[in-house]
Amino acid sequence: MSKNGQTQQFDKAAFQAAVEKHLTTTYAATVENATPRNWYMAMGKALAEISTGNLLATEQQLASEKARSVNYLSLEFLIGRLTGNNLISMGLYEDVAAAMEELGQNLTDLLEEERDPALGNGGLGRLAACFMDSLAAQEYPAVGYGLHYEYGLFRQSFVDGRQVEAPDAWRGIEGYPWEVVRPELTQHVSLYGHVEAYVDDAGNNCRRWVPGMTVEGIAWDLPIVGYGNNSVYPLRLWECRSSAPFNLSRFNDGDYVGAQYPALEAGNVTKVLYPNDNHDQGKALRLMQQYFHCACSVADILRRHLAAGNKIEDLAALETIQLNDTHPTIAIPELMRVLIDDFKMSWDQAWEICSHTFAYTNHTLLPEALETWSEALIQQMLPRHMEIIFEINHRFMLQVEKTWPGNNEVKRKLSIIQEGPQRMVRMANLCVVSTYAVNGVAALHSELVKRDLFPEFNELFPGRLTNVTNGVTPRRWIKYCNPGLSALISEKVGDDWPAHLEKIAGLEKFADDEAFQQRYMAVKKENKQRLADWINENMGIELDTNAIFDIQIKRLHEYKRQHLNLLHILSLYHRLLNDPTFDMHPRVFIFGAKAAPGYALAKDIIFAINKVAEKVNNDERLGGKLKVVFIPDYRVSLAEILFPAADVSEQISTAGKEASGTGNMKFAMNGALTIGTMDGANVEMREEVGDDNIFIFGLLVDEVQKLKNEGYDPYRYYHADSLLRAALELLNTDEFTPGHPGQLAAIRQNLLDGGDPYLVLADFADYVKTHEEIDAQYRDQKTWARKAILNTALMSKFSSDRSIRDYANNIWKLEPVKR
Ligand code: H53
Repeated sequence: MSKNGQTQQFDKAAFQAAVEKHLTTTYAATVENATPRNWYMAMGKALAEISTGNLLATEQQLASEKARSVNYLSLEFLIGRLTGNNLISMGLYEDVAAAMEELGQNLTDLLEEERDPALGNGGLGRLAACFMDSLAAQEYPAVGYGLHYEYGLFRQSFVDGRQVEAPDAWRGIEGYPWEVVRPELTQHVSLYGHVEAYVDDAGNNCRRWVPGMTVEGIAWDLPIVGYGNNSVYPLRLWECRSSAPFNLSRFNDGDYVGAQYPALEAGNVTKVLYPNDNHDQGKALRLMQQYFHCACSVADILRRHLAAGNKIEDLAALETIQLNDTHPTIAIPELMRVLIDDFKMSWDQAWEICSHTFAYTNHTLLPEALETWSEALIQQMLPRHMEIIFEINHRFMLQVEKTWPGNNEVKRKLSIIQEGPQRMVRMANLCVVSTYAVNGVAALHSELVKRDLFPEFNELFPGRLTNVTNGVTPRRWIKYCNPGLSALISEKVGDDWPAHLEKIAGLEKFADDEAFQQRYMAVKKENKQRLADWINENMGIELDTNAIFDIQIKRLHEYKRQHLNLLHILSLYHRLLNDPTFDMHPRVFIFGAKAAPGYALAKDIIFAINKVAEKVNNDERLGGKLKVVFIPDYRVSLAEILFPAADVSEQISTAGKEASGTGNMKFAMNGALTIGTMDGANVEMREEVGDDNIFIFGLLVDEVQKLKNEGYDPYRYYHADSLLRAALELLNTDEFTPGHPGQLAAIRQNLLDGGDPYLVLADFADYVKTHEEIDAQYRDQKTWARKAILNTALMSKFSSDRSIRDYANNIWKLEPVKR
């Protein structure tokens, strides 16, 4: 590896020629009239030539070495912009900046032309993107499998404070420069129809699926470029198109089949990403997306395996398939079907392979997020798969009977089929029964999976349930997004920390060094200024960078408790106006969050924060002490400006509800201090940085459960706490919605008469008190700087490189393959 992590010679003249060639031949522009977007596209294409070459070479090497690899199946990959990050991974950032400068173009400006590929909703999709980055950086052979949505997560704007959604055509008209279509990898996917019995040539009784229709899966590859090496792995995204109509004419002669078709156009299948995070909606088209994704991916895994000259019997030895949540669960019966119906294996042979190939990551305990599909729907769309699921369950129930003879209660609980007026298939149960490993995503979460969600499974399959704590890639989330901090770190610990985050611990010894503290805080100030400039330019709000920047950015969900943050803001507003003795350091509260379009209360919370912001930001009486900013259309590229600019990170979910969180890690790496509950990965972050360097508040998991069991009464807190009462009552007036009293009352209503399901009121007082502590400590800048430095220094555990090594060593049994 040469300078800047560069792994191969950069031929500037050839690169410039390639850019100009794409400018003219691909985008029909001339050097004279090209727009910045033309230049960005042409540059992207020229760079993709390099990465595609390496992708093919990596593919070939792995096939010829018969390397064991992981297949990461996820319905979401929230990759964010690729160009800047790939330049860093290729070690070409400076060279390309210089080459483009000679062509009269500024690289930083060109990078702003890229739209975010928003092929995910939130934490789960972003985690998949960080994991791909870490697999490539450490050269663990991998393929990511996802969907090529035509429209990513909706774009959000605010109209009179209310969220409005617009479609996100992320590829634009010209297509995305980094993607390459692979027509030779096209798959055919069947749907609907029926199952028939037949006797094969050897006289065996067999069953086969007679599909009602077929669609085509087109593969698009995005390059996942390994940092500082020459490995490039594919993120393979499937696009659904309609097949030639031969199936229709072949199976359509009896009207009984035709009658089963819903009005379906194949193109609809991958049209749009479902915009729900942590919520199961149960729509038929979503099931179709899931099956389409799994059928294409399983077929491609088998194709690669066989094309490399391997035997089908050796599948589990050479391939492992990681299911990112239950969304790709249908891959399990799909592989069973292919092995039994197409490869003519016995059930036992097929099961032996399947149950040693799949592993499953659980990302949530929230009941509304645990997927179930109606048996009737699966039966109609995937009749052979429903048969296979029944058979898996039947054999599993025999096993349960052996362990707990005559215990119908435990059978009802563990069964893959949930009885009731509408029988449902529990996808998580199917996963636990059919995989060789099940992991939660943070230590606390994994304990709760064992203790509360799957205690009997844990007894039945000892050792199957484990933990892999989440992580984030330090390339994007420090090096790329925070160049000032990166330079400072490199100066102190050397420049190989992005690939070896353990090295960052070397900063610890500078935590008390005053000169270093000042430089560290100067970087923070610059990052705050960069954010303030963005906000001023895009929203017309002026901010003082001496204020505390207090940021909560994540999906909007009651359990994440943006409304607790809001109540705190209202309490400050109330005190500033009513208590002459009250003093506070100026504070800017910044939010970024999308609400699922059908989630009414979440949208009400957005509206309320926007309305409070309007009032507060223009209220002279507050003397500039309080500002509130809700940044519209929060996305990865904005996150890259927000994380480095934070002083305070809000991680305030009800204990037991946030499986891990990953934004919490990004904030802390970039030197924000966390105010958080004992939830998700906050618990492990506290272990790493120590109690003095994090602000923990609120009820613990067991206290939450105890309070609920005793019968939680929000009014108790309301009557006991006058500040809380004042904050809540503000929501009932027209203080923030002049002339329209009650427009914000739904939140108050939910917290009081709605029972406050996430215990906002119970945690309010401690939250306010902890914020007072933050206010006091911020005034002592040296102590604050020390704590911030220690947060950066002590976050190495939360590199996704470590997460991936945990998966590779403890679950996948995977070795790196160097190029
Ligand atoms: O997954 C993140 C966690 C986070 C959790 C999130 C998540 C989704 O974004 C969507 C569905 C789901 O079941 C879980 O809420 O706590 O950090 C990655 O593991």
